Amino acid sequence: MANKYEIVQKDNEYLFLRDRKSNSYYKVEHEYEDILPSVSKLEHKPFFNYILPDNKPDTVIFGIPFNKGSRFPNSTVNQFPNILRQTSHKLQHHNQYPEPIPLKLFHLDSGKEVECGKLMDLGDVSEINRYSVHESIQEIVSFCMDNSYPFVSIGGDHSYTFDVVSSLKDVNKPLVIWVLDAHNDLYGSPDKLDHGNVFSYIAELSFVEAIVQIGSRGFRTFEQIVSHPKVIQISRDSFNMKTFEQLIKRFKGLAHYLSIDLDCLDPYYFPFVDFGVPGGFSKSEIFAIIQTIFGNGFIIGADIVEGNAEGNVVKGNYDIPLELLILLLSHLKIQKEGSNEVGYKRKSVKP
Ligand SMILES: [Mn+2]
Repeated sequence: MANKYEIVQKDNEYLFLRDRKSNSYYKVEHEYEDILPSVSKLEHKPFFNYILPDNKPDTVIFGIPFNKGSRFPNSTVNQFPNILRQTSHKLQHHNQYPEPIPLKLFHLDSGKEVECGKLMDLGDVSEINRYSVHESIQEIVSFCMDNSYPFVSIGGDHSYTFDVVSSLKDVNKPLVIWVLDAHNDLYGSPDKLDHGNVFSYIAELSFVEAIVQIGSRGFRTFEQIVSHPKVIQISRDSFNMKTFEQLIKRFKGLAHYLSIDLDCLDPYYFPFVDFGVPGGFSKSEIFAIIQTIFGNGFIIGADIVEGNAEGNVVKGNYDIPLELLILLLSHLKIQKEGSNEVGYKRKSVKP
């Protein structure tokens, strides 16, 4: 029998291996601090309660639980990683030892099985100061790149996407950033990085070939309208799938990163953001756009940002962001299995 033990959580959340045959329990410790000092001890159960025993994940997930880059006073976006974890605990996975069982879910709507693979939830980036956050994110992203693990980071405000993307400098191909967002995030003080100007900082990174922003809408003053030669802006109203597919083909063969600001969704689907704008995309439109991006390029990693804590987990308020995460995990898994093109390599680093 391959799996002698089941990994279960009991007695105030301590982890136990349950010997299935004798129904006896062995207490175990589980954290990733030994691999990566930059993550804080996981205070809550990992995503889907998925405990990975062999450190060989299909996808790495980590949280960036900060709001220092938000222009919204007392923003609660720092709580979002754990809110999304709690939401995922509606779909608890009891893993086994020594051979882990990949996370597989059943989607009632479509009647389909969804394979999410083996997950490594590293926990959240720890914070000493803003500089240490940058270093920690760099360490985590480098860990993922060195091992060719795709990753999903859960924010946090949008400014931390800069720390993630700037850590991708050693990818051996130019990078294209796909952004779903109600705003263009290009306007603000050039001296202070925040969630409203993060893409003006990212555009200055030499290895970033292009930034494609999809979903901007609403009114701005003229001084708020900023353009940049690397940034392609597709407003919500001008978006159409045919032109989009042609645009994607232009960047075929490059490395890709996907950044999802939850305000890209219409507030009807997800109102729990600090700067909501009516007239956004529906859930199925966003899903179709993400599927199209995955169908045309190799995605190194992705983020989901800007969700705040004003909703209620039990009432299903965060089920759509969770579906988004599941969609990303399943596509990253499919990409890993099906890809005959090698997505990217880390440039060999000279000693
Ligand atoms: Mn944004």
